[in-house]
Amino acid sequence: MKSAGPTDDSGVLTASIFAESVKQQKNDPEFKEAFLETAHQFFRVLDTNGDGFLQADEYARSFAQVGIQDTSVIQRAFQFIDTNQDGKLSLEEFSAALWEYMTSEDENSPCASMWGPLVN
Ligand SMILES: [Ca+2]
Ligand SMILES: [Ca+2]
Repeated sequence: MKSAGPTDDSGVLTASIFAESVKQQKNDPEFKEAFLETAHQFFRVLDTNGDGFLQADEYARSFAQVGIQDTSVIQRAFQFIDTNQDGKLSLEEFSAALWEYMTSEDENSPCASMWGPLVN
């Protein structure tokens, strides 16, 4: 497994900065399009083996980068996002969860714990 480099850090940072503007512009269709583009970039950063899906270990690395080591939290989030339960996250599943995470006002939503500390 490759160690986390500067590229990975900037991927997480991008999502963090982006989160604030998403909350302000989430009803703008053009903004949603821009969001999906950013989600795609973030996805590619995490997809270290380049197969077009996020495996559990690739997804777990995004948690490690924000300091979450609790594997039960990671597993729960992964299973929630993996809506077709094939054991990997597609771009569609990832984008939908990221959108929910960034726009949800509900702290009890399962998506709110996707990367909890990121936007607190
Ligand atoms: Ca992958
Ligand atoms: Ca899946």
